[in-house]
Amino acid sequence: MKKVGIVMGSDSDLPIVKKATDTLKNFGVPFEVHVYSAHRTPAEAKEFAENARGNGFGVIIAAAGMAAHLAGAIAANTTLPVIGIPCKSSNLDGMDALLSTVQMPSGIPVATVAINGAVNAALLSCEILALEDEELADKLIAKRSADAAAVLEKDKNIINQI
Ligand code: RP5
Repeated sequence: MKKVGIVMGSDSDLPIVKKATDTLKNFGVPFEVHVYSAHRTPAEAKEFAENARGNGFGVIIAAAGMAAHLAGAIAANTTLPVIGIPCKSSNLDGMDALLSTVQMPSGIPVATVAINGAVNAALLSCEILALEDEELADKLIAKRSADAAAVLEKDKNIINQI
């Protein structure tokens, strides 16, 4: 199976990114994690993106906060699908990162998830890899069923909390 590449702009993003790595582990999807910044280490971020396809990656998750250019900078240097996680920082509640990540000009797409939406970034990665992996597709279906069952269980019990 192809790997998911996870890049974060700073190790201060790790508490958010950890939710993505936990999710990928649950699905048995291989991944690699790096700290490369679009601003502080632009050369390393570029090199990673340029070589990602050849290095066995099928999709890249890029997580960054503040003026979050990382996902766009990665996407500029690869045609692999890039998923951006806008990370909430202490100011502006993550709106800065959301707009910086989501408002990509035509030609260089970044699939942006919600602010701190690391679980969905991982699930979307799995869905992309599952295009060519039946076993992974079955795991995604099983998770949807389990999630639905959990909601229906809550529906049964909600009356007891009122
Ligand atoms: C961004 O700036 C990083 O992705 C992080 O979210 C934010 C703050 O970085 P640090 O100052 O904590 O290293 O580039």
